[in-house]
Amino acid sequence: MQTTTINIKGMTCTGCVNSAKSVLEKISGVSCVKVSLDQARAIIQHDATKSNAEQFKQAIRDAGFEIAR
Ligand SMILES: [Cu+2]
Repeated sequence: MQTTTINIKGMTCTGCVNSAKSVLEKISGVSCVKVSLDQARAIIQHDATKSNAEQFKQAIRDAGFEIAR
């Protein structure tokens, strides 16, 4: 199990947090997602052989948010 942290720009409310969380949870190999509005980040526990940070970032972009460094 690997933990990957993604910094997300553009989340403004709990609805944003929930949609970011739900797109990440749909990705293969993901077992746990925590999204913090205050910290503007997602912490994802996943199987590194099935999914990686690039996929998470793409899913976040597709959901209408931006990736911060
Ligand atoms: Cu929102």
